[in-house]
Amino acid sequence: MNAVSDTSATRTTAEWQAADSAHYLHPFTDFKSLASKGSRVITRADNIYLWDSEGEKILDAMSGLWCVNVGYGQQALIDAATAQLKQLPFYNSFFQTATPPAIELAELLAEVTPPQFKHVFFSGSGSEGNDTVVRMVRRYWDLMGQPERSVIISRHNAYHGSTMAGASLGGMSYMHAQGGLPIPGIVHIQQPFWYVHGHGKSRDEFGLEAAGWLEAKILELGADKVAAFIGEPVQGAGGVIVPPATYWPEIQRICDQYGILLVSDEVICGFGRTGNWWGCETMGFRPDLMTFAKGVTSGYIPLGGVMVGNRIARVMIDQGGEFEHGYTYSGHPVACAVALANIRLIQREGLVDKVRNDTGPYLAEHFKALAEHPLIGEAQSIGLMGALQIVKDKATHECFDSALEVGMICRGHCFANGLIMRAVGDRMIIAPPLVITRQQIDEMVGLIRFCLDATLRDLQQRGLT
Ligand code: PXG
Repeated sequence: MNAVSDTSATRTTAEWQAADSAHYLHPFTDFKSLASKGSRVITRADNIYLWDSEGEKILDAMSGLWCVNVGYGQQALIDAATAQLKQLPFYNSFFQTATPPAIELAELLAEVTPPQFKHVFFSGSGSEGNDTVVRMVRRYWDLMGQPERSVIISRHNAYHGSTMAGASLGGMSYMHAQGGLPIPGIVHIQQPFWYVHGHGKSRDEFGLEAAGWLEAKILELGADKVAAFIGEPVQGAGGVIVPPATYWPEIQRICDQYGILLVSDEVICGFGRTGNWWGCETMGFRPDLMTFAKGVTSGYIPLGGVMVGNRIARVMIDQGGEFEHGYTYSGHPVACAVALANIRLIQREGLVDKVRNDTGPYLAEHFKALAEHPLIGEAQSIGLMGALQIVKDKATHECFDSALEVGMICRGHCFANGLIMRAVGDRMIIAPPLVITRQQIDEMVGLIRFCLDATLRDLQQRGLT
């Protein structure tokens, strides 16, 4: 036991839970319902495993929250944070100042991103990064003398964060319902979810049709009103929805045709998740802006930002005038030092190539086999993110009644059997750390199969299959 777990062992699970429900309001949580159950208290982690306050070992197939790309316990990141905390724990980048880690990280990001990116604007999170996107896109069109180009088009079931702008860009109706969102000037088109909306069409046909919804929306609004289109290369929180191969190249063509800025939200897909450094590289498009967070520090410390493509950077830099936007923690030196260590580790260990050539294809083979499971209608994976769609009828794609919460039944079995897998409705999703080995993939898939079998037995006992 190390010092951290000794500290966490100072209270029993029941004591932690009591203090937790007395004082701590968790994100995206029904406070009342959680108080009646009590939280699971996670006390330590190593590699791809977590331990809870009961000492139970758990395989973390979600990388924390899609972020711990290099796995837990990486000494290089710990050392980088410690050294920077001693050297200079904080200074800002306002008022014509900068710190060495922020400058070096900007330089390194320009090296590992596609060639159109030479500049970065730092934030503290992905949500803040997307707030920056909204401000920057509108500033760009102001500087271009076209201020009426202010509408940003996004997609239903997208997730772009939880600030006012992030939640507005996102397409989660249950989020919009609280707080009068979206804010003005943000509209949504349907997502490219072939399994649900494309039945009867080939994936490629459907990809073109779904991209066409963007063109239809642009024509409805008037191209001279549209500033940008934003999307996750592969929708993450929406359920790991891998679009057809035809989708993004057609989106690119449409944005080019109407001069609209293209924004890739790489908060989940960035830093190797899909088997390339960036999801846009995997899906074949060339964004003007890229939001990042999570994997930039492997979640060890908060950091986010926006890569700013030359088309926008040149206008903002060359025309001058202050960009009235920024955060206290833009370019936080400790966060930037951890990001530098994290990116260098990804490079040194060749993690992106490993995902593309080895573990990604290996997971895909396993997923092909899981698609044969009686409950699974579709098994999709790309790099190290994957989804298993639980269905009632594999032939017709009919889903279970959502009131049955079949995904939650399955998640309950995962929870009880040492596996963290997310349920998005009845879509079970994974995004394990990029350091996962083939042997650990075997272990993870074994657990997934066990939990699917247990879910099937539950449904059979209730006469639902
Ligand atoms: N964009 C994308 C694509 C994301 O996935 C954000 C922006 C916001 O980042 P911050 O750092 O502000 O949280 C995210 C975050 C889930 C889940 O349930 C996903 C996220 C956050 C919380 C829960 O899958 N993604």
